[in-house]
Amino acid sequence: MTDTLSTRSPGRTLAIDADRLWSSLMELARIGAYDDASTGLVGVNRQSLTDADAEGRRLLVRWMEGAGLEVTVDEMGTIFGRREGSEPGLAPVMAGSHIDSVATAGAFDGCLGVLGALEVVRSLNDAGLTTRRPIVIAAFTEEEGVRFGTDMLGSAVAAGRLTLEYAYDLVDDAGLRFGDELERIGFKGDRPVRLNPPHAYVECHIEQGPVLAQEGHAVGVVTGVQAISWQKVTIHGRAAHAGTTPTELRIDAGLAGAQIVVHAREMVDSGRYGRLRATVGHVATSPGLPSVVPDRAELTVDLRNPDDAHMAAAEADLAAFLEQLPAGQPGLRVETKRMAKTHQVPFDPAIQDAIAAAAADVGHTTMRLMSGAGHDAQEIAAIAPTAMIFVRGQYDGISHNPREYSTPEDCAAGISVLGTTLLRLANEAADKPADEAAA
Ligand code: HGY
Ligand code: MN
Ligand code: MN
Repeated sequence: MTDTLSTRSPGRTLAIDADRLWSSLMELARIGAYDDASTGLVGVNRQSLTDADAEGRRLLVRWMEGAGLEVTVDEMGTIFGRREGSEPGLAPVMAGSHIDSVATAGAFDGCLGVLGALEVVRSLNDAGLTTRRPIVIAAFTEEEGVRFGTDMLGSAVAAGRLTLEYAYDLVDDAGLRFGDELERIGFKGDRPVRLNPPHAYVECHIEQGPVLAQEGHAVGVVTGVQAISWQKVTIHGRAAHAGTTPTELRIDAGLAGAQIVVHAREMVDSGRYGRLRATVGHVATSPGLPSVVPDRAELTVDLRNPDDAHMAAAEADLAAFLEQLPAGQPGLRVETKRMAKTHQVPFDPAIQDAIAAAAADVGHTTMRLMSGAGHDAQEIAAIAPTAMIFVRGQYDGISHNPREYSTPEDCAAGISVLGTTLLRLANEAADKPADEAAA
């Protein structure tokens, strides 16, 4: 659906400083920068709780303080910057995202939402505007989940879906524990992690897909997030000589791993599970030697589906396939471990409309679309009216790749929509239970 007319009476709009936004994005992207061999580009590797992440966090705190925000850090390391309103007792309007990245990132994933919210605050300061409600910026910890294995971790604990203890005990591939790493980088805060529901939460994020570019919109209004399922599969076989061991005597964990990869794609191609997407992002065999039949294989299986019933059916299919694998190779053992699981999450229609109206009032057509990626907004949606703004990506919206790119103009478009939306929401009168809780 294309929103071309403002669905609400035009109210104030907020002008933002596009150059300042862009230079903040480029400055943060220099932290964790690396030369990416496969693209020849400079990528970003700022995985959560690494030294690079810590450096990015410290820069963000300095910037927040420089913008006059009261900075707090919660027990999960999520960083909050609060701009006071004229009625401090009202529930705040919140905006944010994440600044941790995958290992092969670009400059925009998550960062646009955090630095865009900072740009809104800076622009409110420039305009000398005070909103009724406080405005709070949030940079959630471990949104990507690629280091400790569960995505949207900080926001899921803040919203109460996951516990602090679960998060603290997660370990990375080197066996380093989340809670210890948080302490090590100096971001284990004392702000209680359970978030009081904000009046509303709005997140601006790059689309990370091709739809807005195909449809000709710089900005999109996100209707919700599809379901996500992450599992780790470990296959135990038997190491044996590659030359002397007849096929019928082999217990080949590598073969079983490859069969899983092919089956995941066959599930997608079958059409039985609607718009299923399946990705085996991590495949490792051991001992990994040319003359030894692998005795162990480790895989991650990432399933995505906009429909919960199709997701459940796909997970059941995968479980049944794993169950029958040993029949083909007696002695094979298969273990699975749940890493992440979230259902399809719809966003609040009224917040969607507020975004669409703001976009129309600042001169941008929009369309409504579902998010293919997971976002912190899907967690905050459990406790507050929430929606997202998408910004068009170039090169088919490629992301989780250093080629990830949105133009300065499109980033500014998304953040000017964010600014106008936040300005209006932050001037809404007290009318929701969140205000009682905030008092
Ligand atoms: O995995 C995702 O969809 C997001 O990038 N965390
Ligand atoms: Mn993201
Ligand atoms: Mn991401």
